[in-house]
Amino acid sequence: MASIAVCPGSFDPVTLGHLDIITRGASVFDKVIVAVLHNRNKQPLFSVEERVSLLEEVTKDLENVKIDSFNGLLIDYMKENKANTIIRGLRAVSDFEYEMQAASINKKLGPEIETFFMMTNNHYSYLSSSIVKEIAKYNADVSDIVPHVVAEALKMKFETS
Ligand code: COD
Repeated sequence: MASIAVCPGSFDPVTLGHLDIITRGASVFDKVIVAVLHNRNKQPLFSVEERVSLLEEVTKDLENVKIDSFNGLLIDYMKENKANTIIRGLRAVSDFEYEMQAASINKKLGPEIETFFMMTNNHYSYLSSSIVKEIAKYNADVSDIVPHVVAEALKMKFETS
């Protein structure tokens, strides 16, 4: 049976930390679906369509990676796509509590589905989309922490806002 993993997240926007996890995941599983959540509780900087399009651009050379978006429960999305593993990245101890809760509730909702954790690359252990947006807003250079197209998209977003 093919191993299908889902790497879910907000990706608002995708950073080199995300891309590292996606690339490494793609070398472990037959297929990786990067799934962008339509999150009604958060006010994102980039629309879902923009986030999907940036992810498509930065993963275009990874043949077994597909980009999608989803609503509702992750476990329902996993089942609809016959996916058996959730990929999550871990940066610091501060990630652990949320990740343990999420993995536990997902295990309760879908006992057949596993969560697979990957430690962050040391270069990106401090990196999050929030930090990127915070510093890009003040025109700081983000070219070594996000892909080039994302740096350009951030520049346009803040120039026009
Ligand atoms: N290094 C390594 N990994 C990283 C880095 C980095 N620098 N930055 C981010 N990551 C990892 C994160 O740990 C995460 O695994 C992934 O990349 C995506 O990160 P984010 O921040 O874009 O996405 P999140 O954490 O906001 O995504 C949360 C979900 C959308 C997965 C979650 O809210 C969800 O599943 N919602 C659907 C409703 C549901 O099913 N809820 C029950 C389970 S919580």
